[in-house]
Amino acid sequence: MSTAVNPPYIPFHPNPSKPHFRPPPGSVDAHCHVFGPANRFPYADERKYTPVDAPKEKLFELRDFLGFDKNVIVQASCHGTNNAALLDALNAAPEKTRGVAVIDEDVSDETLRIMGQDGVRGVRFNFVKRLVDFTPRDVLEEIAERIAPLGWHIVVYFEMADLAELESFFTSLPTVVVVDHMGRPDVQKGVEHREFQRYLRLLDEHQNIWSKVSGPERLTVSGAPYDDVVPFARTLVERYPDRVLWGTDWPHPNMPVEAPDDGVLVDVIPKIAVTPELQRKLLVDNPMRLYWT
Ligand code: 0GY
Repeated sequence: MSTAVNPPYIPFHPNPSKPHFRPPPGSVDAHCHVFGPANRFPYADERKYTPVDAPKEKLFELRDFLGFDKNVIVQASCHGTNNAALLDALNAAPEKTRGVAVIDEDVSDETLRIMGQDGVRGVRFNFVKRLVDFTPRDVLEEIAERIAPLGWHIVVYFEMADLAELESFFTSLPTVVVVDHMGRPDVQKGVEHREFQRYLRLLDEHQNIWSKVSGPERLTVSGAPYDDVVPFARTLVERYPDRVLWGTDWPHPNMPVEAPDDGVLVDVIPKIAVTPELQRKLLVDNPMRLYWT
């Protein structure tokens, strides 16, 4: 793959608006990424896209601008299993960051120990076919067994249509399992559709499964301000108030049409968490419990 940014890769919003909603003190953006800079942290050979650099300084600037206090930085597929850019960002703001890494089964105990010291608290298993090559289940199981004793959790990213096939694997995992972007439901099918209902059943029956209520800009059909996604996220926040996380998803890799305005994304929060108590759980208590204790 060439090192050029692959058109039509859309860079993050250059000038997001100031949100009207003020996150409570200590709020955590629990899903965001850093990309590069490529001259210091080259993208992985096996990547499926080449993003525009989105360095830690920009992320921290956005955190302050939006009124957040902390970031959970998730290793993205374009960096493969080389977590150097992630660890660099964690070390630049140790009190204010935690990380989710991507590792393979060859990782040494010493590397895991250092990652933990640097603030890594989880690993990500990505099942989205356009983003990653297939990893056999036994490899993922081996990784899960390695990280469970460290108290880390597993973040899973998949398309909702694939849930039926993946569900038994998720429920066999020995850690907390956090689902990215609500499992990516097809919002045109509605909350009552059997696919989303299956997702709710999964969370009803497995107390160790959490859901991010992020990604409206990815799931929407109607566009900003993403009202067609609100019923899905609100259902999750109200049904599992102690097992939901929220994140900007900055710098929004692979947006098909336009970069979302991060201020508009923050203004979705009071529509999905409609009381101060739900907002505090979503933005402060839950991420603090999972990442900072
Ligand atoms: C996200 C979304 C995407 C990409 C990645 O690891 C990745 O490359 O996660 C996507 O394209 O949906 O929110 O992290």
